[in-house]
Amino acid sequence: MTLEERLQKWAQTLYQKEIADCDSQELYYAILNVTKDLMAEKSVIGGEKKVYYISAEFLIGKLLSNNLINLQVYGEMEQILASKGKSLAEIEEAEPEPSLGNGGLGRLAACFLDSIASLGLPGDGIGLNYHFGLFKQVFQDNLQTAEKNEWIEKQSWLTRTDTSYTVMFGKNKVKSRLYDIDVVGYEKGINKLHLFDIESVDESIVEEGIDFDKTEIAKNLTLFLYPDDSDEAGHLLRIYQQYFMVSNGAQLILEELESKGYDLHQMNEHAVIQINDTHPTMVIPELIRILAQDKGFTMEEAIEVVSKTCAYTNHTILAEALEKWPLAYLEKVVPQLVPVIKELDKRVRAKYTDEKVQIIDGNERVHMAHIDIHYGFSVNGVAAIHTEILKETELNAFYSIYPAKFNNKTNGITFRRWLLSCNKELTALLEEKIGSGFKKDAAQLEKLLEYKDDEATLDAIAAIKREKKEALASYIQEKEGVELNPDSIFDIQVKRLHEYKRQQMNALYIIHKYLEIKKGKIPKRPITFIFGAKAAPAYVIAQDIIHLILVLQEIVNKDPDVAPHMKVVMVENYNVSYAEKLIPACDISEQISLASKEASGTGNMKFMLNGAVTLGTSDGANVEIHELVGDDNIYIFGEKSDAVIAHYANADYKSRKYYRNSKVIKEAVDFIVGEQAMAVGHKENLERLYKELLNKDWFMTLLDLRDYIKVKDRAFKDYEDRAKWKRMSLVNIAKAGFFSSDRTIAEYNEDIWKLK
Ligand code: 26V
Repeated sequence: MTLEERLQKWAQTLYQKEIADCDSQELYYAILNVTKDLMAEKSVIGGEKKVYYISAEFLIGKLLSNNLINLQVYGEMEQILASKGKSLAEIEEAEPEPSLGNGGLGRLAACFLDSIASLGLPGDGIGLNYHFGLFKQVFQDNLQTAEKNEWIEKQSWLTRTDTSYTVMFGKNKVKSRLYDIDVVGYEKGINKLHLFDIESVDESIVEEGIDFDKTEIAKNLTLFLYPDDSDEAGHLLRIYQQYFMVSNGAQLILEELESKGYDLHQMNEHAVIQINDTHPTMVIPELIRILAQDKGFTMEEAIEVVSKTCAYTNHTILAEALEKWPLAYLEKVVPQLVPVIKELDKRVRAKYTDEKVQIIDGNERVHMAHIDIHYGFSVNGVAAIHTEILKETELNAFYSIYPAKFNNKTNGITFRRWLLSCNKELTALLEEKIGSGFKKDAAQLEKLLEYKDDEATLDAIAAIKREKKEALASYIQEKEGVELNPDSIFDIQVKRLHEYKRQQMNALYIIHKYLEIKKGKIPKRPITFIFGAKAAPAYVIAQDIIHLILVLQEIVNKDPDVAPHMKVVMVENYNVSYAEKLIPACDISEQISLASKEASGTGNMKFMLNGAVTLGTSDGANVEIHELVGDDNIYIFGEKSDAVIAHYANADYKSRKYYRNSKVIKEAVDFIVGEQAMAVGHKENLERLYKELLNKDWFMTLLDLRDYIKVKDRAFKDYEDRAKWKRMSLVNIAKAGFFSSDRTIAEYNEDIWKLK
């Protein structure tokens, strides 16, 4: 059957209509079914050994466009629809976006699944099927509010399977149900994303916003991703979710191995489990428990084979993000794991006296990462500088014991989504200039360097940027009701809201610029400052920072003296689909975390690939971007990580000193509680943020503010040298090949998984 016949068939079956008579919504469902059929006809990727990527988050985004691209039928589908007067791009808007992740960690897992399949490697994801995902962000009165994000429809990418397991929480039993999503590789076969759900889930218990009874585990377990965990019930729910995920994962993995006839004593030869941050750590004691209790293994044998099967990835050095569960909580939720964890702790104590490497600390808290490091065979960081900090500082005591376990795997992004799908115009231009080899071998993007001084190519890239800025401007006009000037410089910071990422520093720059314009210092070209960020509902200061940005948006955009020269917009409910529109339209990519704190960042790579120039600190993967593009094609500012680490060690950073010593800083900070801001915003939020900056500023915003202003102004000035800027843009695209997640996954396979 031709593709058109398939589409006709589904339009008929579902709606008894011709393609031309269907609306976008109907066509979305018809194409969804066509695509699922095509994937069902593909063979499942096989092999002697398989990786299981277990993760609490898979931020997969919409799947229609990417699946069509990977199946090699996007162009054909687009043509069929065009011939009936329909636009595929419009139809894509009808797909609901699942929000099964917070940010970079979850999006990385999704990029990895794409690359694993695209390299033809056998590898499945294991996670949870959160019905309402992460919350949907709604702005009201310049404040963030949270609503549930309903994404599961009657027809969706999820396929209900016959697989169901029993999961025990002590003596309480729940039944699971497995849903699968097919992951199709680029011109390759199929892997699976396994998402477990609870049979007894009850969506009706959600009250106002995202509130629900946190104690009704049999009903709420898979409703939300990391709901508010500021209280004990929230923490307990997280442990319930984590154990539910790993118990199902362990049962699935063991069942697969046994069904293939493998001896579980050699499970490490047929399976490798990549533990994505500490959220799935309980898979280690759970597997040991099952092998020792049900499969006739001695404790010794069980520990040995599990340790040879599990590998751990660390994604942060922030102490507050490293999970340490009170033993009492684990006793309450999963008493059956406690003896195993105590045994693992006992064995560590018998070998090492250093308190820093114990699993259970003096306060009876279980350090989840310590389980992974002692009882896994590999520990990796996610960018060169991050891995070095782990080895030299945060995990130094472990590095001394197990130097060979530590390795770096610099993050990557899938170019199928972040170039081929979101920037078809640039993809076509690249194909015309350097051939299509870069689609499978990203390193070939370097060929573009030959065109570094070719005016026609430079202009063509700039014209695409301009087109993307226009498209974004009209989208933002429609969604946010803010009018943007596509001739202005688009300066974009989109990422989770966190103090260490320092959106507040960007906001202080905006205040500074606003005050300058008020004084008559007009920028050569208008500037548009764009933000997108969700803040955890319980993270008070993060909410205050959103409030400040929204207040600035109102003040700046409504000020007739200023609005022609600068605009501020914080887009509502920033998500993967929004990113796909924002990133291709960006001129300046803001990557301004406090050096040492951003493990890698992956947005930085997406912006670079789409021809934006980075304005950033020497942090995470920015360091590697800097090395690749050289000093002339990036704007680096601020203190380096060793200086920052020294400030923490000596406890000698005092933000007030910076405030007192600089008129510019003082003016900007004072504006937060000045008359104008107070007139638009809320006293409580603004005062709290002001005090935080002056009295604590734990992530050292004021430390780098002056240098930030200086370097950012230089970038805006350089933008006027259009020839120079266009060349910078080209060099960034050409050097982005290293950040393909295909490269990252090839390294995981070579050094850790050894699948082929
Ligand atoms: C989590 C939390 C939760 C509690 C409050 C504070 C806090 C701070 C940070 C985190 C991050 C947890 C791990 C994580 O998401 N890491 C991100 O992983 C990305 C993929 O490796 C990486 O690019 C980002 O730099 C890193 O922040």
